[in-house]
Amino acid sequence: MTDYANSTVVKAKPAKTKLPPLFKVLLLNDDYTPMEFVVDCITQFFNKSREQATNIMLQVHTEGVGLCGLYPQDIAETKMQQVLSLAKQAQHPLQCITEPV
Ligand code: TYC
Repeated sequence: MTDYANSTVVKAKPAKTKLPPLFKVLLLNDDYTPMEFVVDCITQFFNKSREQATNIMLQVHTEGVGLCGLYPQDIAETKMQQVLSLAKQAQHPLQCITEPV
């Protein structure tokens, strides 16, 4: 006979579906990087259409900063590095940062 008095009920835990914390990838304005170069960077690394990329670039140009996307930390840092490395290669002073949401 099963001795229920001495048994322990263990609840089945639901599968873990917790999302990783997200980081913003931001572009900063400067007076020298060509607008076209910034638009190219945004389309290339942030999966944006030319129209979306142009709007983000203009936001940075007029407000000083603009959001390119939200990603888990490692992806956000990789995208930032890709922007910085292309800008350095082209000798433009374009700055890109990440910060927690
Ligand atoms: N302000 C730059 C110009 O007039 C254009 C620019 C836009 C630079 C966005 C950087 O992140 C930037 N050529």
